[in-house]
Amino acid sequence: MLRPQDTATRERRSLNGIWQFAIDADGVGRDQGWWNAPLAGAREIPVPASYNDIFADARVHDHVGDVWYQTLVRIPARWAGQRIVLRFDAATHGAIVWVNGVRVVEHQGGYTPFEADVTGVVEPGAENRISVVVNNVLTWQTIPPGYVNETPEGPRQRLLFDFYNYAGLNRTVWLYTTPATYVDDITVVTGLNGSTGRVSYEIETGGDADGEVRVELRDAAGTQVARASGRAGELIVEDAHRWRPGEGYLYELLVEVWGDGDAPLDAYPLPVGIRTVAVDGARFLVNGEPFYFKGFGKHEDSAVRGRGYDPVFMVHDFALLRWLGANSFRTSHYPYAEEFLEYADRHGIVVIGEAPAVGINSGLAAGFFGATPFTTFSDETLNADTQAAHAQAIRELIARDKNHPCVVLWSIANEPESVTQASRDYFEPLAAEARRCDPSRPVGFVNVPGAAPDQDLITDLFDVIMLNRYYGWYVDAGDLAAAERELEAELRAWATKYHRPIIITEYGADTYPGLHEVLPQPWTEDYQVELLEMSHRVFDRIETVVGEHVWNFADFATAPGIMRVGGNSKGVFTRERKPKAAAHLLRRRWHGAA
Ligand code: BDP
Repeated sequence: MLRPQDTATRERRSLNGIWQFAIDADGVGRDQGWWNAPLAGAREIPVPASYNDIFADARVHDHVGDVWYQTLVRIPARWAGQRIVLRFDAATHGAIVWVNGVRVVEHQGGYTPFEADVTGVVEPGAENRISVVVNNVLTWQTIPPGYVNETPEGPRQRLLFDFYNYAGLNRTVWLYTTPATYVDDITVVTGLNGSTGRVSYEIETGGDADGEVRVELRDAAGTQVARASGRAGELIVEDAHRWRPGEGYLYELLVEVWGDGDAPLDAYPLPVGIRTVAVDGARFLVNGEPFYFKGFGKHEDSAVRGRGYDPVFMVHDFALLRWLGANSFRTSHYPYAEEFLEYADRHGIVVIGEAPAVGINSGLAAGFFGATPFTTFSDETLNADTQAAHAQAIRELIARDKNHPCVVLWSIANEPESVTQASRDYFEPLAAEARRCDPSRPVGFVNVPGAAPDQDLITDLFDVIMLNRYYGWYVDAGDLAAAERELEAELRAWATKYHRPIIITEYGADTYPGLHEVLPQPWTEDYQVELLEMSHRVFDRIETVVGEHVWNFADFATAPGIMRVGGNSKGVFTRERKPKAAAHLLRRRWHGAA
């Protein structure tokens, strides 16, 4: 799915800014047709942002159900005759959109884009009303799953994961034009043969004319290095300048559709990084060279804006990653705004792209989140419809991110149940679906603490082993000697059973900033440092460990609970991005490491 761009033939307009907003406390807006008129009693709200923390109002913060967004937009008269598309980079978790009273699109899934061709519905030169109902409810059949309890005080959303359920229009809303005949999608896969690069491409066009497709590859200086025509083909680049970790060198693939005229009907430039990824035995290879992941599991999370996209925090976080010597991160636990991937492409940061599938685990839910005990996979809980929604989430993730060189690995779920035959039945087709959508990248899932190699039943379906392990925290809290022995024993068991790369996708400790003790006590900064040091000693002794992602980059908001003080405090930075002592430890290790 192509991102809106200004090109020689296209124009885009961000609709970010102040919109009208109303809570649908009684759930009547869909029946009463709230899209037909200005929203009654609306307040003003910034877009993009999660709505939860904006108003200091519990009725908004804790609302379960529909909220409504509305804006008026004047469309330039010169857009008449163009194809006009309305696009939401995300609406969390489900949305229906009306334009001038006409329903134009519906989407479920809070972290991937969707769009509608609104050419026949909008009036160029005039004001047009856009109304959106956004629903934040998670059920057994959504990804991520959840469930709602009806209580005397109203509906209560129960979460099966450890982050606040921020909702709303969290990312940019666009109107953009294309010509009537247009480039609809591009798929690029790159290869290397010695110093020769290979760019295979496939183009889909839309509209009625059978235009001729021409492609041209330019290097970063703008010099043409290859060209071809046709909807699919391969471009050869002698002495290719590789995209590699630490150097985000990008070519540009200019795709054009031509008719009979002397100018292209449509033109769309796509950044392309020439690189390869592969798993070879227990090594993870980028451009044929072993790669060691240093970095974090993150969240899209900051004060007030919640999960709203914010370029200030984004660029600052990347600057802090660089300051630390980190080379990678995982988009735990959902696809992030595409701006993150574009930035990572340009700067050579490696990304593990994760589907929004978290909470697929009754053991964890009942034990940790206080859920009423349930069977993970059953007709009443996660069933075939959930699996279909999960497959759709994987397809949408890969459709959006397939062309980003920074993405080297897909994670199709975080900490699901993986020790039952039912979990195998659930995941086998999903792993296959991810491979069908993208044969060019390895596929994995993130294994939950406790699902040891002698219990797990699904790891053989995947290419890498990703482990979240909390020895020294949820296990052996305060006893780092026992933690070191047990962590090492488990990693050796994995390395003995599978000759596969192991990436530690989570390890860490909740840490209250400013708390110190002479003897390392949980929650102190000193303990976080010692737990990380202990973990690193173990990782360095196990040859097949090819990566370490600390949980978490920064403190983040969660639902209230007795396990959490003002949210999850496992950040190496506070939520405001002040370093804890562990940041300095990581900085020494990651800048020093080969
Ligand atoms: C893991 C989850 C992560 C949690 C973390 C924790 O993957 O989302 O925030 O543990 O407990 O279970 O801090």
